[in-house]
Amino acid sequence: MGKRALITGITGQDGSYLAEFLLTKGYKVYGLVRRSSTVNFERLYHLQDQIELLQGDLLDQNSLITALQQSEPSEVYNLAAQSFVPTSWNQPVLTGEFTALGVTRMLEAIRVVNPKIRFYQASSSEMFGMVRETPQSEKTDFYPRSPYGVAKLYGHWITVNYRESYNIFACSGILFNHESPRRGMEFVTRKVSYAVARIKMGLQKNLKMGNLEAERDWGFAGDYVEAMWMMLQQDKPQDYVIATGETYTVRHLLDVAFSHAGLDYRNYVEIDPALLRPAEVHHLKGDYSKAARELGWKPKTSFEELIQMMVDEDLVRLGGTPAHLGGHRLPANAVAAPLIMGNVGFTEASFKGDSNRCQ
Ligand code: NDP
Ligand code: GDR
Repeated sequence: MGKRALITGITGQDGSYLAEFLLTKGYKVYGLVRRSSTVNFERLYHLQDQIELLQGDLLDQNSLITALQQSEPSEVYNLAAQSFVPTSWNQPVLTGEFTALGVTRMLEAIRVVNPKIRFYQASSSEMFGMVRETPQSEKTDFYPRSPYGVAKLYGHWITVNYRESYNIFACSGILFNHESPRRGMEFVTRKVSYAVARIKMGLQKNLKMGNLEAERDWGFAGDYVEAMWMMLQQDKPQDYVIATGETYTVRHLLDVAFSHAGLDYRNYVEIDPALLRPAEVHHLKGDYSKAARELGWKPKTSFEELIQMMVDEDLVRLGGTPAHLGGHRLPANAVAAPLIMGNVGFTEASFKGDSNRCQ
């Protein structure tokens, strides 16, 4: 049997890039998807004939066991989580159920079904929170600042614990912020790139923002999923920081994104105190030297390239041209792309009622 992987969170940003990457490596790719009343496979439309989707939920232990029995993977990538930090203050208990206990449920499923499965846990730089040192490495102490960060820290340590207790090949990837044109709309990079595109095309007048002085180490999601795979190909399971080593303020992000469309952000951005967080992570900067040394990994996409790519793709999605061609709106009959990755392809009818499989 060739290599097989099960990805939880396959409908999310990273899930879609990881599925693409594993397909290029010859894997049979399975994805765990939870039931919803509307279909949300937008990021997977182009892969629909190449992957297999299984119904399951991190809240439901039995569905995870069944998914492992059906897919028989050699590798599991646990990307599913409630991943938006502000929501974790509104729904702290649910965030803990998905983002913390969900990891234990998946590890338990592996222990029961096949402890030889290699496991990747999507850990986060949010675990560093109120940073104890800069840059942050695998040796830096943790100090999470949100219910999300606390839940991720639990997920990290339970991964380490199953490695040490049961000898499971379990790795925790401590990934710093990574973005792409497929990023969810609520995260700051995509919120900005989409707003820039709308403002450029005359569809929006201003943009409400929170803390402009927060600093992040932003990379490209397409580069980061390769590191996830590399971790599971090593001889020994270990934890790795994945980052760019460069950090910028949200204000600089605004400058790069608006400038790319020939606009000055100061004419459009308003501060909305409601968007400030109860406790902020002010500064993140990752030290990825262990990953560089042991995995041979390094980031390939610069911050400017990333943000410009996101602005250009949002311009095109809205029916315009990329910024270097003016960002102008095209005539309606020239617009082929569906707006914001329309809801096409998979349908709920593709779920077999009597089975866990979605084909
Ligand atoms: P997204 O928010 O884009 O995707 C999250 C995924 O998790 C979605 O597919 C979602 O499914 C799924 N999911 C949520 N709850 C459940 C559940 N109960 N059962 C099954 N699936 C569920 O996140 P990203 O792709 O950006 O991130 C992937 C992972 O990496 C997350 O764990 C995130 O916390 C972590 N991470 C992300 C970083 C980043 O900068 N992107 C940095 C560090 C860590 P649905 O479509 O149904 O909502
Ligand atoms: P983050 O990402 O919380 O770092 O978590 P996000 O893009 O939401 O925020 C980054 C920084 O920007 C500041 N900010 C705003 N953020 C949002 N969303 N909207 C705004 O209007 C705004 N204005 C300023 C925030 O205060 C923050 O400092 C992401 C998620 O992907 C997590 O799942 C992941 O674990 C971490 O990155 C690493």
